[in-house]
Amino acid sequence: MDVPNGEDGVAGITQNAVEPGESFTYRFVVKNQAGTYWYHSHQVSSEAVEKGLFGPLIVLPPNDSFTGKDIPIVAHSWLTNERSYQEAFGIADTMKRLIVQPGTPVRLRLINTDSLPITFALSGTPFKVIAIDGTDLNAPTELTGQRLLLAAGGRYDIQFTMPGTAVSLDWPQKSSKVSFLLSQDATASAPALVNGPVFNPATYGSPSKMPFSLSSHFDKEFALLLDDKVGFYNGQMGYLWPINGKVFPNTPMLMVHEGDLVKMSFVNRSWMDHPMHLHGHHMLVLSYNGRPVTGSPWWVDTLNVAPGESYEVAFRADNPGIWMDHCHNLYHAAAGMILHLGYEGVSSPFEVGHGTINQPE
Ligand SMILES: [Cu+2]
Repeated sequence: MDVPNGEDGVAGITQNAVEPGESFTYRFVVKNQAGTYWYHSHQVSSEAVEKGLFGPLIVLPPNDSFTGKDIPIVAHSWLTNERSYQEAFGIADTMKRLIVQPGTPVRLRLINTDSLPITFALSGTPFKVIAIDGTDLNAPTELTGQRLLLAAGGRYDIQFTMPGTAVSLDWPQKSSKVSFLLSQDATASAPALVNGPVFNPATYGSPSKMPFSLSSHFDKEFALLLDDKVGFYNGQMGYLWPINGKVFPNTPMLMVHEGDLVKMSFVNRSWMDHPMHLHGHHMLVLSYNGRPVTGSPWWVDTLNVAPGESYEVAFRADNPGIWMDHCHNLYHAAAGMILHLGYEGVSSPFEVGHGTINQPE
């Protein structure tokens, strides 16, 4: 979520890593940010997050009138001792049942804490996607059978009214045994798995007033080309994930003045998805593959850029600091796919990298 820079928790940028036996308290005021978020370690995050240093962070509106079932679904996987991947929804690594009476409104807050995109399938009921990355969508319409591809680090909130028959949320991939089965009794079997097209937020919902658009005058424009290459990094041979040909710490610092209107474009020329995550700001998606977004205003803090895709986004530079802008595939971040958004006049007393205690990625 958008917190003041000093509460951002990035080792080597906004604080030193919290070492064994130490503590650090984050203090911030939550204003106008009702929605679904999560928090995680930003010290050796690729390893720390896979092994569980994370949790959901749900902000309810001041006068929450929702009376139905409100359920966070924290989707995660990790490498087991048998060298295979284990998936889980929260602490459930097999099918989990929940008894829900027909007519009950149900809100599922899907949170992808993994490093790869997750395709969810909600079977047995039409549903609406009511929020993305903590921001409500305008005039969402009912979907049936569509699958939901959620960026690593991203969140979709979906809502439906419980029907008289069972509803199932699945993470349909080969190794996965997890599912979440809602029914009015403990014996119902799962409905047939839906297999429709993938939901596209760019054309979903209705437009409404936006603070800026493709035709705005931008104070700063940044183009980020996302590539792959093979090379040495931290003394190991492997895939590197350069931005504009460079890997961290040689990636360019994007410099802005407070108040700037900033346009950023992403082009993925590599063979893997890059869920691009900017700290401290929400980005308004303006275009997808060269076509303007025609649906609801679509605000993100994490945008999945698949191979061959391009996006233009914009944001107001209204939160001074030094902010990470990185791929939320944390293994890509650990192999160089990191840069920073810097505000003129802001510096950091902390140090990062080998020879320091701070390894944020
Ligand atoms: Cu990536």
